[in-house]
Amino acid sequence: MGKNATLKKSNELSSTQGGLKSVNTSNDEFQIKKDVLEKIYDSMAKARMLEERLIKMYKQSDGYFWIGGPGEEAFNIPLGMLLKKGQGKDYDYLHLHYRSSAILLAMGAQPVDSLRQMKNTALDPYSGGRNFSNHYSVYDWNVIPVASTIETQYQTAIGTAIAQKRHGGDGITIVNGGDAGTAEGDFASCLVWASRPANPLPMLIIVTNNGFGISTPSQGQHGEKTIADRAKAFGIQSKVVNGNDVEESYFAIKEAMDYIRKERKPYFIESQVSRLFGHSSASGANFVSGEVDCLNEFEKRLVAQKVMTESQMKKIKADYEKEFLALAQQVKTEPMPDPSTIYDYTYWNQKGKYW
Ligand SMILES: Cc1ncc(C[n+]2csc(CCOP(=O)(O)OP(=O)(O)O)c2C)c(N)n1
Ligand SMILES: [Mg+2]
Repeated sequence: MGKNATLKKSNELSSTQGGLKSVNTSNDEFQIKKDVLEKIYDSMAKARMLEERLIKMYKQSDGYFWIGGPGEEAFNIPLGMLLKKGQGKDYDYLHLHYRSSAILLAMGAQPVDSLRQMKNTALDPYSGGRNFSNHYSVYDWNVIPVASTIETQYQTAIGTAIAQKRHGGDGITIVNGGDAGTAEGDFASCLVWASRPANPLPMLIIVTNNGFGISTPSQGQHGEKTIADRAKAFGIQSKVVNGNDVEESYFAIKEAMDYIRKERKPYFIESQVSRLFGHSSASGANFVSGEVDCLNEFEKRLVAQKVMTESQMKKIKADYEKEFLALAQQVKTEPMPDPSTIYDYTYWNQKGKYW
């Protein structure tokens, strides 16, 4: 999509705060190369089939609670592909929330580990069987533990961003969270600390706006026209992105990352996305019709542009479905956490009682 078209779309989206959901149905040629498009499609399909398996596990009582990110794949897969993965200040730090499964998968996370966390088995590498679904924590990839308290990640992100600013290099701090959470003070603190002229921070601040905070529509909660407008008040460069559109997301994220890596200053993206299975299992985790499904939209464009065929895409999804069903059966046979390990890892690398 050309620059003007992108801007136009952003403006259209801006005027529909909370209504969002329009998507690029144009027949414009893709700007992204075929092999990359195929990789993005494969990862998006993998992420969607994984979330659908997690929901099925919950409904079959193989888990206590589901929350996740179906509907955010078109934005989150490019994000996971474009970031600089590794451990330490030379690499990107990730302060994520519970809808970020596609980012982890794009980074190379193993689907079986998500199933282990859903089933709360001892082999769950993110929390040893202790936490909710999609609460990742990967030391080797700078993925800071996902907290169930919303918005606190915008506070912890300030810390790694300050450390990276002092350290130099081109590593950046990436933080994401939902629209409703922006009402919390942690979010305001993040904007203040990221933008102080004496020490601006290399942060990619993302808000994934799905138009709801659990059951509260965002229209009644935001005096500003777009959430990205808040960044303007702090002099932070910002963009509203149609997060249902793979290409728009890909190029917006790339532009933002290039800017932050070079300028060592913050950049703000409001990504307008869908919430395809409701808030969580607490609201039923059933497919919500009437929301734009980014996977369907991408499929339509891939077929129209003759990048992939319908049968190729059907097979990819069927293969993942089969694979994840087998993995779900496997994790059911895995051990549950031993009660004696209950205090392990309360602090980093600590085992047993810590007092
Ligand atoms: C500090 C805190 N307050 C309230 C909650 C309960 N809670 C969980 S998710 C949620 C809504 C979050 O909505 P939003 O920020 O838009 O993110 P979304 O779930 O829509 O992606 C709330 C209020 C919480 N987890 N933590
Ligand atoms: Mg929301």
